[in-house]
Amino acid sequence: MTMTLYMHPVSTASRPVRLFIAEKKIPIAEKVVDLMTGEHYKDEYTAINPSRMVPTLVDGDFRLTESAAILRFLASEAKAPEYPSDNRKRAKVDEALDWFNTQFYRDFAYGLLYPQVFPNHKRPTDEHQTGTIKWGLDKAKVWFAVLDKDIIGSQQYVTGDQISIADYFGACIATAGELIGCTYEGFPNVQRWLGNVKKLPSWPTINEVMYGFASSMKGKDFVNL
Ligand SMILES: N[C@@H](CCC(=O)N[C@@H](CS)C(=O)NCC(=O)O)C(=O)O
Repeated sequence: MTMTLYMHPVSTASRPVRLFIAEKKIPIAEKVVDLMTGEHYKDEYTAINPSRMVPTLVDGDFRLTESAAILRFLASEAKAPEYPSDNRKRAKVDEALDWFNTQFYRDFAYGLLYPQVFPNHKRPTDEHQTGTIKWGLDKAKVWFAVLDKDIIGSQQYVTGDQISIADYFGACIATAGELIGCTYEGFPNVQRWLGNVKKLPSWPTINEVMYGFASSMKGKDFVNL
């Protein structure tokens, strides 16, 4: 039986998984869950993922949510060098994945980006909205500085000079900033790193819908990095 990935092409958490699948040519069917019309709240999908989020990987009774867990699973199955088998090297990839998935994702995406881009993330009052965005911006600046100087530094990728699933994951979260016009100025290593990850042959196809969404919002006045 073929595995199926339930996803949305704009979704920050779906993009790295789709990118990895495309790069590794893993035979997985895709099913779009239309977040824009609330398909993820319908019974058919909540039976698959009660958290009402994408992505979810399904293979018969085996259901796997959480994009980073899906990446780890697929890379382990494929014995891909992007998730090294050496325990220490793998631990460093896990460390980077967790770093991106916690404070970085929370403050940059849920703090700064989503409240400005998605109506269901907008806070109920102007004061609440402004405060949330300021908090997100201040924290995101700190995380970008750490990413730039301490994590990437002179390396090509976050754990060294080899690309790993942490780069897939982190670069997809960081580039979600392009929705609000982030250019990552002041973070030259981040810019260089994103340039490296964007060289993946499948990058343009996988990110096409996200870039379309970004151009539809061009000219809007966003608070950004
Ligand atoms: N921790 C989850 C987060 C997934 C997530 O945030 N999914 C978003 C799209 S990027 C979603 O499904 N949002 C639906 C909603 O906010 O209603 C993962 O990494 O898979």
